[in-house]
Amino acid sequence: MNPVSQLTSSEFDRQKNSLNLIASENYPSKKTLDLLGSIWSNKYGEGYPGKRYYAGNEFTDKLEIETSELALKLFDKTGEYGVNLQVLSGSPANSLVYMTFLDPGAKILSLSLSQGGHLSHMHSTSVFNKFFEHVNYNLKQVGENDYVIDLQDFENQLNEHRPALTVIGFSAYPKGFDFAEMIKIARKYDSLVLADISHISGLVVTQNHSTPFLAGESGADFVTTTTHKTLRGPRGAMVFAKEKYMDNINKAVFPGSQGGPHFNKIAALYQSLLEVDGRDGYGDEISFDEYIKNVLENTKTLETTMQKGGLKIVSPTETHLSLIKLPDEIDSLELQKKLEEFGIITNRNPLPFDKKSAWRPSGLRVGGAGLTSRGLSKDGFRKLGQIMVSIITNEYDETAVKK
Ligand code: DSN
Repeated sequence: MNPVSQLTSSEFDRQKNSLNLIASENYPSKKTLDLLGSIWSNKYGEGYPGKRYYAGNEFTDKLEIETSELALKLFDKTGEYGVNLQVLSGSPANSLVYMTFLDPGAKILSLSLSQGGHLSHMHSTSVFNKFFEHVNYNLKQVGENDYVIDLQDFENQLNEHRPALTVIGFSAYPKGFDFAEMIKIARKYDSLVLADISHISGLVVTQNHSTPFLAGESGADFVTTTTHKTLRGPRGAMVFAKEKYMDNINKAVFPGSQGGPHFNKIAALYQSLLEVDGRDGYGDEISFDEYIKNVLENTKTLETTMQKGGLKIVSPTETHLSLIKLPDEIDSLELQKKLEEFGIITNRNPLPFDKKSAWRPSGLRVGGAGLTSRGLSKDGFRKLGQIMVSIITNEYDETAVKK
C-alpha cells in the first residue's frame, strides 16, 4: 500500500472504531461522499450559470441552478433570499460578508469565542482586526451553571457601539434562541444582521429551531452556514442573503475573492439536500426530520446520564450539543486524551466566564449528530454516558470500558 492509501486506511479504521462526539462533525451518506471524489472535481467554471469564462459548462450550470433552487426551497419560505454555493467554507463565508458590506473601521458585534461564539465572528486573533473593530455582547447567568444570551446587554452594546453588523449564531451554545427577537433588537439600532446557522442548520431546516429566514426587516440580511454539521452534507458552506445583496455577494465570491467553484462539493451538497428533502435516503431508512429528532433526543439522553452520574451540566441542552463542567481538579486536556485512548472523541471547551485557560479550559463539549448518523440508539447513548462518567470520575474498570 502506498503511504496515502495506508493513511486513508488507518483513518478509516480510526473513524470506524471510535465514538465521535465532536459537535461540529458528522458522517454524510455514501452517495454524498462518493460525489466529493467524483468527475465533478475535474471541471473549471469561473463565473455563474449562463455566464462562464470556459466552455463545457452545460451540466455544471444545471447542477448549480438546481442545487440553489433546492437550498432555497428548503430554507427560505419568504421567497426573499438568494444563495451562493461557491464559497468554500464557513469562515470565508463570514469574512466575505464583512469585506463586501462593511467600510474599513466598521464595528462588528458578536458573542465572544469564550462565551460560545466562533473564531470567524471576530476575535483578537482575527486578521480582520486590521480592517474592523469588534465588540461583544454577553451571556447572563440564570441559574446554577445555566447561562442564556443577555438580551438587555445585547441591546446595551448595540446602543453604545452602533455596530454596522451584528452576528447572531454560535459554536458552543447548547440552548435554543429566538432569531426574530434578536434581529428585532438589532434593527432598532440600524445594524445589518448576519445569522450564522452553521451548527444548527439541520435543526433550522426541520423547524426544530427558530429561523433567521424571515420576511422584510424581520429577517437576517445574510445567513451563512457550513454544510457538514447537523445538515449532514459535504464539507463546505452556503451564503444566503436578501435578494438586494446577492449581486454584490456573487461578485465578491467570483471574481472578488475566489476562482473556479468546486463542483464536486456542489454535487455532494445537492445529494445531501435531496436527502433532507426526502427525495433520497441516507441509508438508515428514516427521514431527515426523524434523524434530527433522534439527534436532539440522543444528545439529551447523554447529558442526562452524565448529570445522573454526578457531573455538572452547563446550560442544559436544547440542541445537538451539550457542555459538561468538569470537576475542578481535572485537567481537561489530559481527560480529552484519556477519553481518546478509549476511543471516545470529544473536545475540551471553555465555559462561560471560565477562569481556566483556553488550552486547558473547564469544560467538555459533546454532540450527538455524528453517532446518531452511525445508528447509535438512545440506549447506546445512555451506556456511553455511563462509561464517560466512570472515566471522568476515575472509577472505571479498564477491561469493561475497552470492551
Ligand atoms: N470548529 C467548528 C466547531 O467546532 O464549532 C466550527 O468551525
